[in-house]
Amino acid sequence: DQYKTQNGSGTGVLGDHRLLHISKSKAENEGTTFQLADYSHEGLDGILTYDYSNNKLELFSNKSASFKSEFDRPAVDAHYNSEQVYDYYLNEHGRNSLDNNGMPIQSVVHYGDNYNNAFWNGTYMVYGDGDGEFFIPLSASLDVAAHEMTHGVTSNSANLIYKFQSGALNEAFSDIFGALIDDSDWEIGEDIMAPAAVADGRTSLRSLSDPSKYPVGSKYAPYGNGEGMYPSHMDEFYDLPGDLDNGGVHINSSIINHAAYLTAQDIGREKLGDIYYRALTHYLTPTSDFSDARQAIIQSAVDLYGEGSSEVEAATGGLDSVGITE
Ligand code: ASN
Ligand code: ZN
Repeated sequence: DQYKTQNGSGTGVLGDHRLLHISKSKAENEGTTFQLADYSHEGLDGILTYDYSNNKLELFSNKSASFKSEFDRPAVDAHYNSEQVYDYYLNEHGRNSLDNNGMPIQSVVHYGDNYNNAFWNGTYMVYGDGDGEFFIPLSASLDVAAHEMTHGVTSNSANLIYKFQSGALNEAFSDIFGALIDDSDWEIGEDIMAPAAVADGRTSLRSLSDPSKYPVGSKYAPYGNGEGMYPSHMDEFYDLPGDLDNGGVHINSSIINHAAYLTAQDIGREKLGDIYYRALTHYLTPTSDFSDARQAIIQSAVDLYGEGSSEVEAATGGLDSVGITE
């Protein structure tokens, strides 16, 4: 399929001009069309972006190689950001796609009606358009795309069960790599907050540097029972009634998020990524809890940098500081 990929371009949700890898096809009666289908990466079965506005999966296509209408923009960002995340995992960790075996990277845009979320469905990424009041189309945020794609990495590695502490670890690895892949900040979702959210002081979805600046269970992040703030220490570990939010997976994740943030302050983002990537793909298992994660992270730092290294000290210190001490 490689021969048919060519260059195209588009405009993102926030107005960015983006160069894209697209395909061209000539269908009988319909003339030439261009699709958001990128077969240019050796060993990867494609980066494919689909439209779901007709409630069925259709490869996102256009009459010209320039995708710039209002309708095109969420697809342009999903397609572009997918390639950024693919490149990160390949170049930084030698990982060829979500399964490390070249599986296609597929995204679906225009899902639902004013849908204020995005998710990994076990096979591909799905993005809502947002309601324009609280959220704009969610694919506009590279960290959101990276968060969802990292769910695909996790399900093909540690496969952490999406409940209670293992689920919170699953969420945390998505937030941590989301933050690492997207520029230099430690916020998730800062690019997709619409005017009413910003006016309300909600300038991102979650913060790794200061988790407790936001309350849980609001309309911006409908997880939890609305009491208290995101925890940044085990002393604040959130016990939800029943299995709300699968046992607080989007809430207690912020304890691990904060440990990673603290470690990165000492050794930088790249080493943090190397240590946590090794823990996720080499040591963690479906039933791992926070204590197992401590062991996995410290062991990974030892493997990569040696016993007694400053990297091991930083990895340990981050966990100690959030109260994960054994
Ligand atoms: N955006 C959320 C997530 O990826 C949606 C969900 O809970 N599935 O975790
Ligand atoms: Zn998630």
